[in-house]
Amino acid sequence: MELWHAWTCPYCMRVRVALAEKGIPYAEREIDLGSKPPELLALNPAGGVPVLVADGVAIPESIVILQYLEDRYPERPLLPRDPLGRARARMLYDRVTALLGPHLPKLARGTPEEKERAADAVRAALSALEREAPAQGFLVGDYSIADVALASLVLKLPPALRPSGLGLPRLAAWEAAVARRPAVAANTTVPRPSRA
Ligand SMILES: N[C@@H](CCC(=O)N[C@@H](CS)C(=O)NCC(=O)O)C(=O)O
Repeated sequence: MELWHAWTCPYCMRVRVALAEKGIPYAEREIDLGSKPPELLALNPAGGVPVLVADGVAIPESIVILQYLEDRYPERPLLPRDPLGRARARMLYDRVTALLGPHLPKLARGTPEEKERAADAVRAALSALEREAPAQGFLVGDYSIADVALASLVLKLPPALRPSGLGLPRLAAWEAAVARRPAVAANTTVPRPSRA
């Protein structure tokens, strides 16, 4: 199994975290998003990462990859057992992506005005999620792809814009719990931790 990814891409982080949580060995092709290798286009005509190549089949799109990993490696599950729980985890995966995903590039690379608007949008999004978050534990009960998705976005934010920095108690407790997971810590840190 081979993962094409970029270290800082939050969607790639999700796949790396899932592979690490499940203990699945893989080869990696880390790419520079500024100069994508032509072979990537052959694997994914849309040109983006992550792409997982499994048994010769190229699978783009993080949610499709995560579902594939769950189907093929159901041990150490990242989706609840019950169908409604699974639906809730997938819905939340899409919701956190829609709420936060578009603002991260603007925060990192926007004009000062764009950065300010993106910061306002992040504060509003996290306040909305705080109102829905459980008082304790993970987002849909057991740790799931919903937590992995939110972690991939929240842990890329500057500390002042994270739930802990914004004083959102439920999400701050959640943030501390996900950040403690070795698979998360090893795969969401920017820059990439040096390899021995
Ligand atoms: N919906 C995709 C989003 C992936 C995505 O946006 N990847 C970005 C990097 S973070 C990318 O490859 N951008 C370059 C491109 O699309 O050409 C997923 O969940 O996998």
